[in-house]
Amino acid sequence: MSLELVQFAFSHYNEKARWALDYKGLAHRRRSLLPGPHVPVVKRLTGKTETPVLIADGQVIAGSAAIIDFLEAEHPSPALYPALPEWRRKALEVQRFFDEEIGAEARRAFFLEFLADGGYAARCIADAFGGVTRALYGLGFPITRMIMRKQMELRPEFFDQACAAVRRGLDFVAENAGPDGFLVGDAFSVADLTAASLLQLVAFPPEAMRLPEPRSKALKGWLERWQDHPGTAWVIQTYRVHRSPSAALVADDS
Ligand SMILES: N[C@@H](CCC(=O)N[C@@H](CS)C(=O)NCC(=O)O)C(=O)O
Repeated sequence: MSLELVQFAFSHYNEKARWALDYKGLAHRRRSLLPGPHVPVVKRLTGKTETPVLIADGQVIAGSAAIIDFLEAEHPSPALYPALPEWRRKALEVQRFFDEEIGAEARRAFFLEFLADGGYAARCIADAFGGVTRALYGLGFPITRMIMRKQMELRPEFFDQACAAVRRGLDFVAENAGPDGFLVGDAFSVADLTAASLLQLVAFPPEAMRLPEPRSKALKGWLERWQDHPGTAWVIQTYRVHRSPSAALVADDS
């Protein structure tokens, strides 16, 4: 089966889809897009603009949960859905909770701080691209940043509520992880994958993505905000133990 992931390299929902493909060891291509220029490409595929999108033998599957559902049906092993119906129901409920209640708010809180340093933000977002693309993207980034602020409703008055959602997510994993660190049942599942990938913004574990150095003051301040929460330790540990190596058919691993 030919698999192509149309994605943003710098994005937690996209990381969720990447991790699922890598966990199942499925060789795939990644077509990395930049926020802004992605609009016509993704619109042509799905009629919307959100990534990730998976193209499997010509079939277009949009959204991280639908992608995991598709992969689980086509390539059931290793499983991300628990076999026991009760655990499966719970794991999917945890996925829904993080997808719908935590992911977008966590992104909003993160970008509200991170975009303060536009130069560094543009470098991170375009890091996987060649020097010329990076330079051009950096030049146009003030306009892209304005669009991002509008699209994600990055208004300072939302910062506290967005941080409260991050805290809710971190509290959830700290309180619900069992003795082996699993959120549901006795094995790694879609629940752990979803929670860790959508909360990775609080720590940027090295297995998730490599950030350009030196880091901006804005990014350091954001990471310091979360570093002592026990949920952050869970995210880092889950990545260390369970993040599979990339199965992408590209050299840059973006
Ligand atoms: N519920 C969706 C959320 C996807 C999402 O929010 N994608 C963002 C990147 S993190 C995106 O592509 N934003 C650009 C846009 O909507 O134009 C999923 O699980 O895949």
